[in-house]
Amino acid sequence: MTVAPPVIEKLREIVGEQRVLTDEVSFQQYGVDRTTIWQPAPGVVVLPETTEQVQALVQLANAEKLALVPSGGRTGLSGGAVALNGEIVVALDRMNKVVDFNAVDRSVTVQAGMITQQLQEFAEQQGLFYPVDFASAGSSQIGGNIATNAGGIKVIRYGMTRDWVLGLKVVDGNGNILELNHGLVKNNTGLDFRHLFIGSEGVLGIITEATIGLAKPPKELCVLVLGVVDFPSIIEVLKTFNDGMELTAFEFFTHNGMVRVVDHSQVPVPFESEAPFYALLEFEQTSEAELERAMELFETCVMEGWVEDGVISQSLSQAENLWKLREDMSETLSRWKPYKNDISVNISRMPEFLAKVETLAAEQYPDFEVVWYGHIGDGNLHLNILKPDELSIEQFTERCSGVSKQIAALVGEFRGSVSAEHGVGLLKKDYLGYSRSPEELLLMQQVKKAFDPNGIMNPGKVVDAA
Ligand code: 2HG
Ligand code: ZN
Repeated sequence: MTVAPPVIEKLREIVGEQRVLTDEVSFQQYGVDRTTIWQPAPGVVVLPETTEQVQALVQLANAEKLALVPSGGRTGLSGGAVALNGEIVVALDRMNKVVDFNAVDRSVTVQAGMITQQLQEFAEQQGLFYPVDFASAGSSQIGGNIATNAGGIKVIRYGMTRDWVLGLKVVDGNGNILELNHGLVKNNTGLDFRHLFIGSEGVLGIITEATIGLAKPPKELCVLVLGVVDFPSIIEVLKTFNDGMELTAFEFFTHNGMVRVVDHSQVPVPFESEAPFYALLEFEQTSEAELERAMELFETCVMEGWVEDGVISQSLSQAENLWKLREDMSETLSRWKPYKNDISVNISRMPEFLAKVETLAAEQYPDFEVVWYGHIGDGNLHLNILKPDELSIEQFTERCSGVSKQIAALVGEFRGSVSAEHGVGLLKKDYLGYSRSPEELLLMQQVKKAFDPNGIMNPGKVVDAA
């Protein structure tokens, strides 16, 4: 579907000649996220620089009944930023400035297109810390993080993106500019629309600015990688360390994933002996006492027979290399175009749930290689099924989505989430009913209708308009 020339002309008037892209290379670049299932087919890409320009774009889309797809760093894994039907892609890349910093409030207001890592670096320059972190921090944008309520590797200690958003400026689907919560810590004045926009995946409007709370930086961080004998033991190790000390991260990955990362990222194996599973723990070392405590807990885990071997970082570079074993997993595996599951259950139900998913995966994917990893400390599991070279992406997706339905049904039985942190987008839309009730889904549609009566905002994603 192409966008009519008079509309292209109006778009040029709004954002400027240079900021309207109509070539195929731009469509491929801006019209898709990190999913590999869909072929992007936007009608045009625009790169606004101000909230007022975004507002004018939304007004034009309403007048012309054209759909908009907001596009951040395009690092999503659920198809939330994929443009399939001639939509206007609104890429926030040029809205990447710091608007304001307040040392007393310990907050920074940034435009939505700011790269996560730049925000982290800005906080560091102020002697502060932005704690939400994940492997794609070098390309993801803060607006996209908010629109998907990004999680990552420090959730166990610092929470999700939602916990750091003090205020938002958005353009809703009606074309109104809304300033939500004004950076306030306390504000009990009725419904908090800020929280509706966090995790809304662009279906209510476009986030253009965010006020973000910053923390005090942690002291020296120590990383521990343990070789764990089986799934149930990972949970025992988690419980032992969680009860015994304050952790900043608790992640896990399987051996078949680890060897691929070692090869891809040229990092050393953590230790010579081989284990089926590895747990990666991180803690803040304010004194020798934490180190001693960690060693005691490690010994308990060995004595109990849960852990076979382990290593503790002795330097920053060793800590970084150990982190790479986990953080480089997604990028390493992308070569196998994996089918991804991003599921969660209550941590207390994790052992029982893991046993069932493991059996299901073994029964349903006997011929596929499955790599397990994730934020086990948050009850969040990433299951990556690697595509065999001989299958086409269509054949592979078809086989995996059948099994995914069974996994989603299992998640539903455990009252878990079919999308713990990657969002719903296109990929999980059909499974939403396993985590949310029909009443909730209807309310979601009605909320969508209130903010986006003409259904122009990221249509087809998450939930359809009522
Ligand atoms: C991670 O935890 C990311 O590394 C990506 O959420 C997970 O690629 C995945 O499945
Ligand atoms: Zn993750």
